[in-house]
Amino acid sequence: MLLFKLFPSLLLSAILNIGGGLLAAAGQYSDASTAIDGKPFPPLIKATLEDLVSGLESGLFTSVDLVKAYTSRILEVNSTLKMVTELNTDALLIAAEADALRAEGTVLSPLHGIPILLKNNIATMDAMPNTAGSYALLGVKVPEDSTMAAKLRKAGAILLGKTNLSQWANFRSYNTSNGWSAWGGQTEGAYYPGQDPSGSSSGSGVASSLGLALACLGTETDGSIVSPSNVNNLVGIKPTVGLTSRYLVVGISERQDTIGPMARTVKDAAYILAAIAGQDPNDNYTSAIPFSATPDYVAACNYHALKGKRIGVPRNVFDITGFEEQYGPIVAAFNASLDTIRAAGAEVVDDIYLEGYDAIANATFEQVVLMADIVKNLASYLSELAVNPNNLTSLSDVQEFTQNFTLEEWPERDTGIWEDALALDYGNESPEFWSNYTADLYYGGLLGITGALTNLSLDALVVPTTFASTLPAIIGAPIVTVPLGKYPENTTVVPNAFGNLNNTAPNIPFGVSFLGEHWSEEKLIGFAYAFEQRTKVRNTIQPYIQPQTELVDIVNKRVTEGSGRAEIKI
Ligand SMILES: *[C@@H]1O[C@H](CO)[C@@H](O)[C@H](O)[C@H]1NC(C)=O
Ligand SMILES: *[C@@H]1O[C@H](CO)[C@@H](O)[C@H](O)[C@H]1NC(C)=O
Ligand SMILES: *[C@@H]1O[C@H](CO)[C@@H](O)[C@H](O)[C@H]1NC(C)=O
Ligand SMILES: *[C@@H]1O[C@H](CO)[C@@H](O)[C@H](O)[C@H]1NC(C)=O
Ligand SMILES: *[C@@H]1O[C@H](CO)[C@@H](O)[C@H](O)[C@H]1NC(C)=O
Ligand SMILES: *[C@@H]1O[C@H](CO)[C@@H](O)[C@H](O)[C@H]1NC(C)=O
Ligand SMILES: *[C@@H]1O[C@H](CO)[C@@H](O)[C@H](O)[C@H]1NC(C)=O
Ligand SMILES: *[C@@H]1O[C@H](CO)[C@@H](O)[C@H](O)[C@H]1NC(C)=O
Ligand SMILES: *[C@@H]1O[C@H](CO)[C@@H](O)[C@H](O)[C@H]1NC(C)=O
Ligand SMILES: *[C@@H]1O[C@H](CO)[C@@H](O)[C@H](O)[C@H]1NC(C)=O
Ligand SMILES: *[C@@H]1O[C@H](CO)[C@@H](O)[C@H](O)[C@H]1NC(C)=O
Ligand SMILES: CC(=O)N[C@H]1CO[C@H](CO)[C@@H](O)[C@@H]1O
Repeated sequence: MLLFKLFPSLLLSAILNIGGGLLAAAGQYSDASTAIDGKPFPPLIKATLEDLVSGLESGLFTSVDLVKAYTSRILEVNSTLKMVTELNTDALLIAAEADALRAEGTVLSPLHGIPILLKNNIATMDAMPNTAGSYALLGVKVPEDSTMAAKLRKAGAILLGKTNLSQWANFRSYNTSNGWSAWGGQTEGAYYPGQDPSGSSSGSGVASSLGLALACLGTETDGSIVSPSNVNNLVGIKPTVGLTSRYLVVGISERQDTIGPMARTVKDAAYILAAIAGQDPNDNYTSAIPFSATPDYVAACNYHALKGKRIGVPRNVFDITGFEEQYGPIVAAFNASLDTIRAAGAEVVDDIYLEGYDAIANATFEQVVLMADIVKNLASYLSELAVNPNNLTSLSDVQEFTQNFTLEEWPERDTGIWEDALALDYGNESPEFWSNYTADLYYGGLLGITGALTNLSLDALVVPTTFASTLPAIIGAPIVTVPLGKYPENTTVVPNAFGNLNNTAPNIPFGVSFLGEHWSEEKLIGFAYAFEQRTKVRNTIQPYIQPQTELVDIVNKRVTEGSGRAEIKI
């Protein structure tokens, strides 16, 4: 995370992170155990949106079946992995409504009747708490759905539940663990026993990877979507700040926070981004969106998207000198990925140097910005609440509550970030604040991402995801990460700093990230898709633990019980 400076040449976000045409389902899956009368059901750990839509359209299964199957899968693994904090008690009802609408020919969008999980800092106006993982926010009620929840509902999606997270999106403590919250317990990754799930969208990463919903939403301030996507074998889209509304999302920084999809395929992520992007009068950063109609992110999934493009490799951003054992396998796989990018028709411009990266590596501009922002932005969130049982109005109220409440595990997990934020004697409108913020924009922009793209006529930069987040974070620019590989069998198991998780271990996945200019998601999605389709790494990496319930079990049970025979067209 950015606030520690343990490693000279690596930003700490490398270690901790804050903040169409439908496929025919038939014949695609060969496992007979997932078929009824010869009609195969998509295994849920692999099922794409198009697979699910195809099954819903043909009547192979219903949205009610989907909710039941995902719920059962969640309950199978949650006691070990603690990735889901609560289920939506209305989900079955909502699914039945979606099924009824579909039966009468009304389909609201490709996400109609599709279950999605939300990180537990994205508020919903229903029975589910929105705690950011803290008892301080238990019992809180929001005046309406967050814009993200409202947009998904409008698209017909089923909000299945909430995912665990690094508490307060990892902006509380200098010595906590990724994926831990007082409310949700310790999330673990599924690729090695006790795997550090990264964060802060930890539960979203684990749940999406195991097929516990179609996909999840995460939030990112610096790394919190791309890093858990990285180690959980996922595609993650960190949108440009302002592309997705933060209204009624518990935030850190108006300048850096953004919300995006964490999914198993680029195209699924693109479908979800299409549903959640857009202007919102309740978040005026969205008024900077430069297009009047949202680009067609799904159509951007083009096998030839890399053809004729120039892709830059800023090697100084991932100089692993001194850390070869820990990061060598990642850089080796990354090096090999450049051949894939070349084979896809792109020109790789290797070894470019981002002066701005070295300039910020030991600087504190970003932490000053986040600390000044959280004081104002958290108070602003608290002021929106319709019910606020602990009468919290400020960061210092939250700090006091936390320090008094045993289950918040203070002081074992400190509140040092808040202490430092509260000690700033200026706010986010002061000259000191602005000089730090403009330093971020200068080093991350002209001397960083945007400078390199312009000076060298590049279409994007590519870096191992482990090192991708910070420059985009400080200028609010987008990232798309896609699976690249995994740690080999002979990897030495290394625990996290807190001592309760395995941070590096065999089989833990990692990804590669495409970085671009603000609002360039359409381009980056295309590049990620072209890479994914040529490599298909995700399905080569198997979790050590996964749930067994499949759609076929739910449908068989329904048929046996005789309740749904007439509805099934198989
Ligand atoms: C998942 O496990 C956590 C930790 O035990 C618990 O807090 C939570 O209620 C569980 N979620 C569900 C949906 O059962
Ligand atoms: C970490 O891995 C070691 C070695 O496989 C294992 O013994 C240990 O239980 C794991 N840690 C956790 C928290 O599961
Ligand atoms: C954006 O919204 C904030 C808070 O609602 C307000 O203080 C600010 O003036 C608005 N800015 C613009 C440019 O409208
Ligand atoms: C990756 O490629 C760079 C540039 O060619 C080279 O310097 C580096 O040693 C390679 N790293 C690994 C781990 O293969
Ligand atoms: C950051 O500081 C460390 C320790 O003082 C130094 O070794 C390193 O070179 C610096 N990094 C950069 C990129 O300036
Ligand atoms: C919050 O304020 C209300 C109204 O002033 C009061 O009744 C209640 O006891 C307060 N709650 C806490 C936890 O302080
Ligand atoms: C926290 O504990 C202190 C000392 O016991 C007490 O003065 C204060 O009122 C408590 N605050 C809350 C929010 O409970
Ligand atoms: C975390 O830091 C606090 C305050 O410095 C300290 O009291 C606590 O022991 C630390 N916890 C761990 C697990 O090191
Ligand atoms: C950034 O904040 C620091 C600490 O508050 C302040 O001393 C400095 O002048 C600010 N500006 C820059 C560019 O560092
Ligand atoms: C881009 O060019 C400008 C103007 O010459 C220069 O100041 C900047 O350092 C360059 N940026 C990068 C990343 O090369
Ligand atoms: C693992 O095996 C590879 C290939 O044989 C070797 O290069 C590497 O050094 C080994 N790593 C460890 C940690 O032993
Ligand atoms: C709501 C709930 O059940 N919270 C639990 C989350 O996990 C922690 C640690 O496992 C428990 O202490 C909480 O009770």
